[in-house]
Amino acid sequence: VAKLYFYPMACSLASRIAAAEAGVDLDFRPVDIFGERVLDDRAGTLDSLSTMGKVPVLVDDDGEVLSENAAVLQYLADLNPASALAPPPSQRSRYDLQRWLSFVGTELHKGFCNPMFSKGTPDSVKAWIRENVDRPLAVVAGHLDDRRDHLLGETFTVADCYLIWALVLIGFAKVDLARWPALSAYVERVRQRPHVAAAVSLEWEMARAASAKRN
Ligand SMILES: N[C@@H](CCC(=O)N[C@@H](CS)C(=O)NCC(=O)O)C(=O)O
Repeated sequence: VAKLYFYPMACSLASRIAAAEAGVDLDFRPVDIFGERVLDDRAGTLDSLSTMGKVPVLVDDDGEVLSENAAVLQYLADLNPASALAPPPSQRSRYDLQRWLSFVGTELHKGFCNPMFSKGTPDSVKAWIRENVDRPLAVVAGHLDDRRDHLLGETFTVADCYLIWALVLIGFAKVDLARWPALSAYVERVRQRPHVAAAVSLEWEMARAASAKRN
């Protein structure tokens, strides 16, 4: 079984959702990204495992390492093509999937979630980030509108695994998603998926326990 290094409620939550939706068994290993960053088997640190030292990191049975959400999510989807979590590589819609993985990764994850939840971000920068998140959110809302249940239409894909994580965090940061009814309806709909609900509630509990331990 491949190992997936994660931190509760971090972006690696998208991989937990994807694995569950794909029916792929993974061995989830927590890494304290705010602490010692030591791997649980003491075989090194997150930084020795992957160049950027960030979760998610997937380590295959044969020791191959894969990092970066967009890559890990597509890898998990392709382990079970029947799950339809990613269109086949030969199809045009595979590029739509990559478009949305890239959009979430840059405009929402790096553009908002990461700096907003990083300790060192100055308040003036946070205010600027907050003002600027409306634009990508309006793009997603306009795309979903009332015509699409998911980013690629009828089918739930790994791009939705990544988007729902970002939207949950954006909600935690008290951005009012209700200004875009299509977005709040999407969050409600996707969070009702049993695998999404289970993954979010599991990691939320873990995050609470980790933060209680820190303080
Ligand atoms: N470009 C990376 C970013 C991953 C990332 O930002 N992970 C965060 C958690 S959401 C992390 O591990 N942060 C710890 C650190 O920066 O040391 C990807 O898409 O996988």
